[in-house]
Amino acid sequence: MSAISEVPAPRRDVRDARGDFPILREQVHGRPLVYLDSGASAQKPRQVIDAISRFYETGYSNVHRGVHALSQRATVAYEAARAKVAGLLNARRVEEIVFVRGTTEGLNLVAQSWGRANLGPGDEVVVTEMEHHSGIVPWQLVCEATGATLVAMRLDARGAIAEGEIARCIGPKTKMVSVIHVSNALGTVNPVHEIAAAARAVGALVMVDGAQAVPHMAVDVQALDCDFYVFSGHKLYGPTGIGALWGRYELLATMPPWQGGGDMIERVSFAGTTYAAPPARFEAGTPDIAGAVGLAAAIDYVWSFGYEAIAAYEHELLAYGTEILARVPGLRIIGTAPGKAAILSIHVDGVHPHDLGTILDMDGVAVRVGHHCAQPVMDAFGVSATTRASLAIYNDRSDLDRLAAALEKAIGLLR
Ligand code: 7TS
Repeated sequence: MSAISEVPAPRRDVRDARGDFPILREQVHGRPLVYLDSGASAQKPRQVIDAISRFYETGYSNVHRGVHALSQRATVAYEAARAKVAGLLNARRVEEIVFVRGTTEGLNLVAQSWGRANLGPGDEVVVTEMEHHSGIVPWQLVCEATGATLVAMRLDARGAIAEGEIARCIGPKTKMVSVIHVSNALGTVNPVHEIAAAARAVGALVMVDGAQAVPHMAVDVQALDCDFYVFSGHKLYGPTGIGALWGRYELLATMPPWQGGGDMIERVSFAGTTYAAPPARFEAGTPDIAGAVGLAAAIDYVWSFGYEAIAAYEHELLAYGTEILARVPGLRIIGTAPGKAAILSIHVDGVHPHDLGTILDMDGVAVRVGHHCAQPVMDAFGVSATTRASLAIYNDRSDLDRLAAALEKAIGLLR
């Protein structure tokens, strides 16, 4: 195993990021592209694209199997990526990092492996009303299979967990608390440490969905005091098809495999099979090797600016966007929790978000419209969908000016 990667000192100005993204020079419907859909997936910088090409051209082979030089080279690169992710999350051990397809797969892994082994009738799994569907449905499936019950903490009018809900929902029956770190529909940043303390007090575990957190803020799983943390590479400027699950080693070591196949065993025979130690136990089959290499390049890329600068830049941008959108007549922002991150979810009375999104697209402005895989959030706010602008390091004030102008024009046409 490689040693956990150290976080290097920042060496670049985040204001220079935009030039690293070739796709941002594209025109859409004859207009320069304004990309405000990074919450769905972030664009890729040259550094990540090149790292993946370089790996396929000079270092590619299958991992963990061959004695030949290329297989060893690929294995070194794959395991170095694991060490990089361990550094990103401040894991205690590199072996605590399991490569998965993304956030969705990580949540399903814990629900199926830990959940099936540990949940039963009378037990409760606590989530929030602001979970992405991937933080709800895997738990519903395992609750149906085991007889456990799913409980949801309610939201207040700002889109934060309502006062008293943590104490109301987390109690002696709670076995798992699974919460979104940053809401993809609202931008709310949840008080994970406080939730973890409440869970600890009743002996429950805590799983955190970090899909919308790792692109925007430094994450330290030891400081959060959680048990599992998961994210997707593609929202962090990395490739699709790769993500990582962090789990406390002692917990991973007690969990049964959830998929069987090559690479996850110790010894296979028809008399019985024994399983490899984590993380291999949870990585059956050939993994997304180039994806892991691309994810490592994405982490290096983000570290080249440093999270402090990224968070400061994006907060300034969010404040600017909030201010100019407030001047657009008829528009309301959904999700106003203090300290929120990177998301502007917009509601316009009497205008359907799909019409709004289509007109914005004709202006070259890419936003996401719909329920954002968070239908309970839409229910809590009494809307069917929102128009969502989500920010990344390559956005600037001119993008938000274009958004506001396009929205004003579209609302004028549609009302
Ligand atoms: N959790 C959160 C908080 C998310 O925002 C998403 C994707 C997921 C989980 C699922 O991630 P995946 O990589 O496994 O698909 N969110 C969005 C979104 O907001 N718009 O498109 C996808």
